[in-house]
Amino acid sequence: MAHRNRPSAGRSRPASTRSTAPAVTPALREWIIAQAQANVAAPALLQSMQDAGWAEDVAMEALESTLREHLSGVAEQQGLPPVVPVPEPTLQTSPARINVGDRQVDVLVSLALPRLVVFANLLSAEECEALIDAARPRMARSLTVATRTGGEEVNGDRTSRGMFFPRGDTAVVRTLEARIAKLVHWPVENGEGLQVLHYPPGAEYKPHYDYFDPTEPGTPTLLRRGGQRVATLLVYLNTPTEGGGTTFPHAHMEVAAQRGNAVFFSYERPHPDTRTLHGGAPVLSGEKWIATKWLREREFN
Ligand code: PD2
Ligand code: ZN
Repeated sequence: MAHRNRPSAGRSRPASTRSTAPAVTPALREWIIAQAQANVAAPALLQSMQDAGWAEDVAMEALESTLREHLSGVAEQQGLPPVVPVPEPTLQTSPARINVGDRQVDVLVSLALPRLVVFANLLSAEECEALIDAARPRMARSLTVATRTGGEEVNGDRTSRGMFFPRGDTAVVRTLEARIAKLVHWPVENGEGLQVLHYPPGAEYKPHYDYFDPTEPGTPTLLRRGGQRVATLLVYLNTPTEGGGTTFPHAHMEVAAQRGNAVFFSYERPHPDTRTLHGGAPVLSGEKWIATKWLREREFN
């Protein structure tokens, strides 16, 4: 039975007392990993440690750090790229709304794997229109990254038209960039220029990952400007009549394109285990306008 031989807290102390975390002894580390491998769920593990005299916050910290360290060791042995810090909204208390300085943004959905959050009201209808109006005269056939060279190319998987606003290009671009930075706690400087895409009926963007594939020869060139992409925020600038949602095949889900709403997803390593495969479903009727913000590990210049 996986719960036997509970770990002692080392020294006895009332469970309610906050204190700095004691070092995780090799025996405790072994016990935590064995329990996790026996599929004991985290809350049960935490309870076992509390029953043995551990304060909840200290037990939680010991559990998290031990499992994180163990998993990163396992990942490395399997040849997986290391995990890096990623942008993340503050959702610990499951707030209905988040203040982004000049606006309240609604939280609609939060998913752990893929790490994904759907927001409403990131932009007003007027701000969406202003972005479309500024982008419209600058649209050209969308390019995708040429993975072999690190350059760009026309690709049949992407039948939209698009353009890029350099960072801070217009007032509404600056407003959106500042909101995103506050929303996911990531510096404006780590963002690529804002991309606006237009999909007429029939246009789509076939499923893909947004990170740069480490096995492709063009990737080192792409990484010179700010490192890997670590998160994407797609903002819907209008509401297509039918079709045009963003699909996440590994999560068996589709986010509906609704004007002013946004879907955020992050990928802590450039690997399919993040389950961030996603695509733009074909627009069936009406049209679709979207703004994409890709966030890098470091400053993007
Ligand atoms: O337009 C979309 O829904 C979409 C889907 C997948 C956009 C992107 N990817 C992108 O811009 O990366
Ligand atoms: Zn994408």
